[in-house]
Amino acid sequence: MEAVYGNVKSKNPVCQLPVSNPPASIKFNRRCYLSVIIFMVMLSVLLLAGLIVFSLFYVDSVRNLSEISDSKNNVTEHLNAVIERLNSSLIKTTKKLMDFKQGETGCPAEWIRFGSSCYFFSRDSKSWDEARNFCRAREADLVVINSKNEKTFVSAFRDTPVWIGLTDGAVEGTWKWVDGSSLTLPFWGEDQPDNGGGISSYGEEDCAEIRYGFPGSWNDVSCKNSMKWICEK
Ligand SMILES: [Ca+2]
Ligand SMILES: [Ca+2]
Ligand SMILES: [Ca+2]
Repeated sequence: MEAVYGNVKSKNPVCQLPVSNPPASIKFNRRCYLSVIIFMVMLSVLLLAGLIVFSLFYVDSVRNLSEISDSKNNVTEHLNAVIERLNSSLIKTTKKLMDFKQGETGCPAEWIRFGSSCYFFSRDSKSWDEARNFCRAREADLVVINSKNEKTFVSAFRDTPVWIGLTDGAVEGTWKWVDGSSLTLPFWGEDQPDNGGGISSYGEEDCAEIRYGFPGSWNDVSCKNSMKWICEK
């Protein structure tokens, strides 16, 4: 073991004592250790300086990250506030637009203005009486066609047969509008009204429809048929 230790010491000398001149070797040895100490001190100073610089950089980085995080939170809060204001503004504008639209036409939503009346075109199908009840529940009635322009208007919107407010249910052959007025401007299709034309399967035909396939022309059919309708008020 001593042999090994002796070999290590001789191979890696730091400050070696020359045995030939002991006073000179003591002087050399002091300078050598002084150099080593100075070197170690300088190394320590450099390490300390590096540590200080690194610490300052680290603190600065942490502060910057903190500031970035704060900025991000502020931007997020600001964006949320802007989005909330825009949503509120959009809701108000939409409501104003709807109010304006309704105020402009004077008709409820889903009703269409033409002339001095409002019209509702159904999507469902009902019998003539059920359709009329639907209209009356909305302070309206089945459409009364008073002019050629009105006939053109209501006919232009339909691609299926629809009920109109015309019936001869009270007196066969005497057609009356639902407002009690007589029919003075008829638009019957060819050979209509025929009250079923004597064909029993058609039944009694006491209610009027705008025919499908004959734009604008009317036909009398059984009031029990189910079809779309037009309200007017
Ligand atoms: Ca009318
Ligand atoms: Ca009839
Ligand atoms: Ca008929």
